[in-house]
Amino acid sequence: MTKRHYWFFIPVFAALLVLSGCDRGDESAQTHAPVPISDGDECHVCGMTINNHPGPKGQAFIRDNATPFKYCSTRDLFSHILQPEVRSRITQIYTHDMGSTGWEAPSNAAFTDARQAWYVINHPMTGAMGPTLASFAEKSAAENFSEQHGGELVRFDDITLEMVATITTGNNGEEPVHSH
Ligand code: ZN
Ligand code: CU1
Repeated sequence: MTKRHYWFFIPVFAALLVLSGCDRGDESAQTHAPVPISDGDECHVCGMTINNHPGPKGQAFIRDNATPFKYCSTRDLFSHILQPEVRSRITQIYTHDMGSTGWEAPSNAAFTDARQAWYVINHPMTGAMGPTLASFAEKSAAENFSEQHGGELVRFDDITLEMVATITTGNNGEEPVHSH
């Protein structure tokens, strides 16, 4: 009488279907962990190969999309996500914590929540697109960076499209000092 045993599993199977259905219904509210930036990945804004360049990178998830936009630099990250029609659809945003990784080749293990991060602007360390925002998970690391390199601390909510378009390497437009 093995046939009877199959009936026993039907309610269990139905319950699993309901449960997985609930998971799908929550997709829009889902939080996505940062994904690795692979060697061939190109910047969503400028098309440059992201890993060919130094400095902090970014990634941003759009609602109902499991694949993030990736950016060569914090500069391109902000120039995209701060556009009003993009901003309203963004769920998670990540940037490199430069307090825990190197400037030349930031690690995929060092992504941090961009909304909680501290930023230093107008400092001489350049990213893929030139002047860029140095991003840090810890305020103390951002302060250490600005003491060492110059620049000003800002929070996520302070950053505007205009600020991103006008950041400098902190020398007020003068040529860098050369030693002869
Ligand atoms: Zn770019
Ligand atoms: Cu670029």
